[in-house]
Amino acid sequence: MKTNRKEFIKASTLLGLGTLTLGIDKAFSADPKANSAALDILPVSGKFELAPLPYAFNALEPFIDAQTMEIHHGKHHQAYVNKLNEALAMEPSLQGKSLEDLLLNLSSLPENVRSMVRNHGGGHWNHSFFWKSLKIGTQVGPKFTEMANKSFGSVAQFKANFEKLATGIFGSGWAWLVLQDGQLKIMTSANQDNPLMDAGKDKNRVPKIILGLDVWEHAYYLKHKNKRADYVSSFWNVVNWDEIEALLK
Ligand code: MN3
Repeated sequence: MKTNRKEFIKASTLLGLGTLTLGIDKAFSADPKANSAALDILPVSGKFELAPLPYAFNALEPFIDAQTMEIHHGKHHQAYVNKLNEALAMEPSLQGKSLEDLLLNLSSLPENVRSMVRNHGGGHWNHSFFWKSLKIGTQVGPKFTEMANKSFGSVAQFKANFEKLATGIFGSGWAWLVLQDGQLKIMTSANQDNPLMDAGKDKNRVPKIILGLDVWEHAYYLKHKNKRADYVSSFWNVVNWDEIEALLK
């Protein structure tokens, strides 16, 4: 269970070192969208914006409470957007780049803004994706079932593996389901990192993110207190399986 995380970190580190010799323009001109992830976000008039939640704050009750959603979206997500914009205002060369471009080529960004883009750009992307992944009442679809059988043995085994990894993340982070090399894989990341970061160097292996779960305490503490495992196991009630089917097609 630690292997995925270690491999991800190791891969990120290696890719990061590899990008040090590339200039920003060269990195960006390498068509980072050739193997695009599921979501790209463009600035509007030079600034990233917080999109409204695509449903009401109470739409995920009783599994995720309205107050948590309101604070999580309106305060936490808004803060990531604001701080990402502060970082980009310091670095005109990055104006107009899509968020996905920035994350795929993270190690090529100017050092003075790199960690801010990593933390707050990551936060913006991760939450924007997360909101779209949530809906009550959808059912596991045929494409996902077929791929989960192939990659994990069964849908139930996928869920068990995902829960174990998500619950075991030390501190704040995310658990991810990605499609890479024709296989579904579970990855974890610390803080607001995600599997797109520095993945632009190997365009044929850019992971397509299929599902993400925020395991920061702010995502569950009001309802579940310190019991992250309860939050993780109840997550399946709000996974938007229709979205997953669409992403796999
Ligand atoms: Mn969060």
